[in-house]
Amino acid sequence: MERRARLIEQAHALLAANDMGPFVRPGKELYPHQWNWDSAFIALGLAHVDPERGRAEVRSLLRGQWSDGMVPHIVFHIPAPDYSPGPELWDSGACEQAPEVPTSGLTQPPVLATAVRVLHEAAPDRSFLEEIVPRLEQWHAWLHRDRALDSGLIAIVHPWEGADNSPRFDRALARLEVGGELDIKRTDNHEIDASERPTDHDYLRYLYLVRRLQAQGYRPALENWPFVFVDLTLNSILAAAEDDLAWLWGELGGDGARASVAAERLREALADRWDESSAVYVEDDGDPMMGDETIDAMFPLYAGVPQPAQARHLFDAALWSPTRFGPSPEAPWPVTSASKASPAYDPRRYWRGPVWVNINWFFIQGLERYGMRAEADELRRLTLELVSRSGFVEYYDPRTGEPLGVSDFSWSAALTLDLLLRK
Ligand code: 2M8
Repeated sequence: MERRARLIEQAHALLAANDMGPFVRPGKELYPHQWNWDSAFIALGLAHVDPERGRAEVRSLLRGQWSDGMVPHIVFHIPAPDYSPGPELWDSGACEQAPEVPTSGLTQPPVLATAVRVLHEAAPDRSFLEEIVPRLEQWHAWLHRDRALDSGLIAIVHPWEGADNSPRFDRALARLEVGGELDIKRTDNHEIDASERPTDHDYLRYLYLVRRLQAQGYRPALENWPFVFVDLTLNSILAAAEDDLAWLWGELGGDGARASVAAERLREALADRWDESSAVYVEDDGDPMMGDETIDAMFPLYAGVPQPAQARHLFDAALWSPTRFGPSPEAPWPVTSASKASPAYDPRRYWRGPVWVNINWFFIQGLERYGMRAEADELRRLTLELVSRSGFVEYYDPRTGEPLGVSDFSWSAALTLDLLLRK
């Protein structure tokens, strides 16, 4: 069988094997529940092979939506006693706005509207849009209401709302004064080599933040909260998702004005973060991410923020630079999740160096948006080559392409389907 047909068949089979009935799990063993952006990627891939199952995935995630609009980062549809920390840590039932099904109290990057658009483009279903679009509207509106900073950008309040183990959170986590020992059993560093997962030092801080958040119903006042982080990844994903939501409203003949205006405002606020000398966007005012530069710094490309000349500069000097995120003789697989020049770069530890299929997918979309066709095609080619050699796993060593993390990882399979099948 030719490689393309084989990859399609294997990716589809993997999603079927991870189908738990009410939802598709992100991966075998370590991830037995429904995660938010994982489900969006899964729906996006299923759009091309089984749109009805893709729509079910979206509906299922939205069963976890809170009455204020938030779509949580994990929905615990079914018991999985071996997974820790599970629903008992979150205790969402104690929160007035939580739904019946147990969930976490945080959110994740809002890819869902983009997935719903891809589903609709692949297999239109107006009644599905009528049901879902108002729910997406509520989620986005909640982000702007509860999490907006004066800059117009959106804050995250916990690393689990982003790429949790990224070095970009190190300084903010280090500022938290947390004592004591971990008092729960972690599943992740038993299933996977501990040297590839977050340290206990960081995990202790994740739990400390969750417990403090729980005590305030997961709705902290941003001015008093010790972890308020402007994640450029989440903001860029939201800007693109607002465009897609406005488009979806258009399909319904409804009013997408709030979404279009929000997309433009986010783009303007993100554009202010451009730093010509480093050819990337900076995280903190006046404090470029020196030393701990990550993919976050390039994400505005995905949302169409740079001027065309800036996009070219970002590609040449950062995304494709052999000494930063691009292919080099000693690490030929792009895109590294942290810059190779960063002291925090660790090619096997998750979110601190390895290659991720979802990240490559975002940059492929970004390059295509700028008409950088050859560049997008090359990144697509290398990504497909990587999954073809190493399988659909959670992340990959950029030096060897070696598979790392969880095997049979759903979003790697789902986004491969999108890379191969989107018209
Ligand atoms: C990872 O996050 C979870 C915590 O929610 C974990 O470490 O157990 C992250 O990579 C996150 O982005 C992803 O959604 C999740 C499931 O794939 O795993």
